This record gives sequence, structure tokens and C-alpha cells, in this order.
Amino acid sequence: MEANIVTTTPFNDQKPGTSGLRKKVRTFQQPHYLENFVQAIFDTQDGLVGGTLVVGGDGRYYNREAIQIILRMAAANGVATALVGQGGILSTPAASCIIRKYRTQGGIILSASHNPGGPDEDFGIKFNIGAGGPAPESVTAAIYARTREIDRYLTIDADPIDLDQIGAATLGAMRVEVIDAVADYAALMESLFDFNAIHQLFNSGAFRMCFDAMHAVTGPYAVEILENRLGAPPGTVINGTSLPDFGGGHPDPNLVHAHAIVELTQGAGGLDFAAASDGDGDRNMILGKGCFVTPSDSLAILAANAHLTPGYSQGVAGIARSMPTSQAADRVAEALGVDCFETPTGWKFFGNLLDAGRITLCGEESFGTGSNHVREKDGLWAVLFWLNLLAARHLSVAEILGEHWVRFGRNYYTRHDYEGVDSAAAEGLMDHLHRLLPDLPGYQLGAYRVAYADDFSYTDPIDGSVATGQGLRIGMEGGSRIVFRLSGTGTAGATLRVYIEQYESDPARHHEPVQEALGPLILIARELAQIEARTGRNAPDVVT
Ligand code: G16
Repeated sequence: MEANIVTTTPFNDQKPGTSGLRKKVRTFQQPHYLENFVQAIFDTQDGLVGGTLVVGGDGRYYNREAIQIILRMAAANGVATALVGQGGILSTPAASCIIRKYRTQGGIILSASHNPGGPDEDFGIKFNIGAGGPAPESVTAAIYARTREIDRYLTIDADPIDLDQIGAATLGAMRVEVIDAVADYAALMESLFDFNAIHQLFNSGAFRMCFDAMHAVTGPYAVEILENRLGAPPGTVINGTSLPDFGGGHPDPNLVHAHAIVELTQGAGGLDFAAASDGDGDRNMILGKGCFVTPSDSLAILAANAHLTPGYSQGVAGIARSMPTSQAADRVAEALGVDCFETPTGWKFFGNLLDAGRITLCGEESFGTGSNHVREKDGLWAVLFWLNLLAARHLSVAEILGEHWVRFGRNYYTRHDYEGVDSAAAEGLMDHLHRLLPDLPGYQLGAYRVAYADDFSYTDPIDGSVATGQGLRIGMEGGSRIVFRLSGTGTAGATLRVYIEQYESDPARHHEPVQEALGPLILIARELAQIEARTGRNAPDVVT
């Protein structure tokens, strides 16, 4: 079948952010908008010609339409085979699993992650390379450069593929295989964790948990793995039906947006364990009875206990965390005698370290935890890891947490988000801080003396690539830190993130309310950045 060559002109706003291109649905629905970006992928990724491409998304509004467009373009561009998740669904970690398992040349994942969905909300697209992970900056830069000069895209005329029917079809000269979205991923999880032990935990009758799928992509995965394979009681998974608008909610598993399950863990009758995942299934939030495990602590605890699970029984080769993530994992790495890498925000920066075998586990404060099993962060994986630990150690979440702090000390940690800030005001605030940086070292801020202040840059130890301008760090003597960054995943205005951390070695002081323990540093951050004067905000929108 002859490809149609469609004339187009560039859009000037197709630069991928922290994780792919995220815009309002209506932006993507403009004629040629999605097509230009997709063609830029095909024009720059030669391996896709004659190769296999994985396609799937988190099921949000416009997912199905976008998949049909991408499939027709893939056929026109000479892709030999497309593997598509049934119903157009693939969680981000499942897509990574499938790209790797079938040794494909890459995948296109449709998601705006934790951002809301619906006709007036967000949509997103990103390309993952053959190793299974998000495209590194060299690839996203090439795709972006191509979008700036694009003048045509290729497609074919063809009827839509039936995405709901598992099986093979042809589209032009391309073979399309609609595959079970869950099976490969579930098998991988079964190979990593002690499913018998977790099964017994559920069977004991003394353990009660809840998993909130937030009406997003994880529902079918969680029902299959937790309820069908591990024997958790039916109803353990709540909000398990994937909906295009996520039920009108904000599919972001944090203390604010997943508040309902926080409530379920409170009080004498609170659940022993609760967890949630996000729009595309790569984030996780972990709760125990009356307690919340910060993502930073979770990474550290998983690393310290990894040897108790079948998949990581050999221990960890190294750990990596994004720069704003607390330094709790660094202490575990030191105790284990392995490297701990500090990378910029964005999962793509872990890829080289994982591929080179330098790290086994990695994580981010933004509710992301993962390992070398795939090349994305993985929400359900983190939940299963915790369940495996609870089954192996016969301790509660709070006991594991408290014991960890006694052994390693506690890194008190919080993140304050100021959302939808005027972009110019946010840039002005960052410029102001930037100007302060050179004078801060040695300066006394309240009870803290500044040890260093810089704009974080990272040199990848594997390929030598350099990423600059990755967030402003103000480090105090003794290890406390304040970090300022602008989010790279929003679609309207700017989001200012302020990350605050303080180390406490004294077990007698491990159980203070977090916002109180960090109160003086929070105040210093607000004043230093002139947050209220510059943004008009006297309080953050989200505190985690
Ligand atoms: C994405 C990236 C993560 C990053 C997060 C936060 O997550 O994959 O690596 O930590 O954004 O980014 P920002 O602080 O720039 O908003 P997700 O879950 O949105 O894909």
C-alpha cells in the first residue's frame, strides 16, 4: 500500500519535558500536532524501519484515537510489527517490560502520568528506546530538532484496528499484534517476589490492605496480581476500573490526592497496609497503619532489605536517587559498601547506570521507585516489594520504618509545591536565587551554616553526557538541604517545587511531626526565595 505524504508545518512547542511531550488534549487534537511529533520520532529513529514497535497508553481520553493515528503512521513509515496492549492499554512499566522481553526497537507510550485526563485535561506522548527506558536527552533533543523543521508526514488510508480483540491483523504491510496487557508483566513480578509468602500473609487473616488504582491504568494489573494470583480478598483493589477521565480525579498517589486511603490506615481499626499508583502505573505511595513512608525512605528501606526477596537475593550492585530525593539511600549504600549516584530529576537519567550494571535500585522523591527489572519506575513492583518484606520480616510497616531510622538515622523530608504560578514570576524567583548562590557558602541562615550552594549539573559516568541547570541546591553543614526546582511535567503556568531535608541521628527525636521538625528550614526557604512577594502565594498547594 502506498504511503500518503501529508504536507505540514512545524509547531514551535514540541520540546519534551521531564518525561515526554505533555499538553492539553485540545493541543494534541489540532490538525497535524500529534502527527508531527510522531513523524519526528520515525525520522530520527532509524531502527524502527523493519523493526518492532510497542504502542500503548494509560487509557486516558484520546488514547484510542491517538493509537490508531500512530499505527497508520507506523505502517507508512515501514515498521514491520506493532505490539499493542489490549484496549490500547499498557502501564508504563508493562510497556518497558514488553519492549525488553520481545527485544523490540522501542515503544511509544501515551500518558500524561499523574496529570488529570478528559477533553479539557492533559495528554502526553513519549518514546522509549530498545533498552526499555525513556529516551535519553540526546534522543529527545534530536526528535525536538526534527519537529522544528518538519514539512511532511507519512500515513496510510486504512480502517481502524480492533484494539479490544487479542490477535493479529495487518495494516498496510505492517503486522499488528494486540496482546494481553497484563500477562507478561505479571509473570515478571512472579519471578522477582516470593508469591507464596505473600499468599500466606493474605491467608493469615491477620493482615488487611487496600490498593487504590485511582481509576487509572493499574486496576487490571492489581486485580490480576493481588486478588487473582496472590489471593487478596476481592475488593482489596479499589477504584480498579480504568476510566478515560480517571473518574474526574487527579491520579496522583500522594497524601493529598489519595487522601481516602490515608484515612483507611488511621485509628485503632486502620488497615495494616495501603498503597496507590498513578495514571500510568509507574508511581507508588506506601502507607502502614498510622504511618506514611516517604518515597525517599522507601528507596532506602528496599535497598537495605533487598536480599530478603528472591529477585534481589544477591543484594544490590549500587543505588541511584534523583538530586532532590533525600539522602537516606546514601546512608544505606555506605553501609552496604556500594555506590550511590545522584542524578537529575527524570527516570531517563537512570538508564545508563542500569544498563551498565552499576545500580540495581533507583528512586525519586516524586513517588517513583524501581530497579533493573525494567527501565521505568514501577508502582505495583514497589507494592509487591513491600508486601514481600512484610511477609519475610513479620513486622509492621511502622516497625520496619522505626527500626530503619534507629539503624541509619532519619532524614526528615518534605516537598512543598506551588502550582499554576505565573511563569514569569517563577522564572524571576529562580533568577533571584541564582544570583544569591555565589555568596551563600559560609553564610549563617538561622541555626544553619551554608556549606555549598550551586545549580546542580550532572555528568553521566557512562557516556560522559552533561546535563546542566537541574535545580538549585543549598546544602548546610550537617547534611540538611533546601532545593528549588521548576517542574518539567506541568502543562499550565509553572510549578515551583521546594524540597527540604534534615538529618536526625538521635532516635529520641525520630517521631516529631515532619512539618514541625522542618519548620525552621521551611521558613528559611520561603524567605530566601521571597516566595510570597514573588508569587503572591502564602502557602503551598500541595505538601508531601
Ligand atoms: C516524571 C518523571 C520522573 C520525575 C517526575 C517529576 O514522572 O518520569 O522521573 O521525577 O516526572 O517531574 P517534575 O518534578 O519535573 O514535575 P511521571 O510520573 O510524571 O512520568
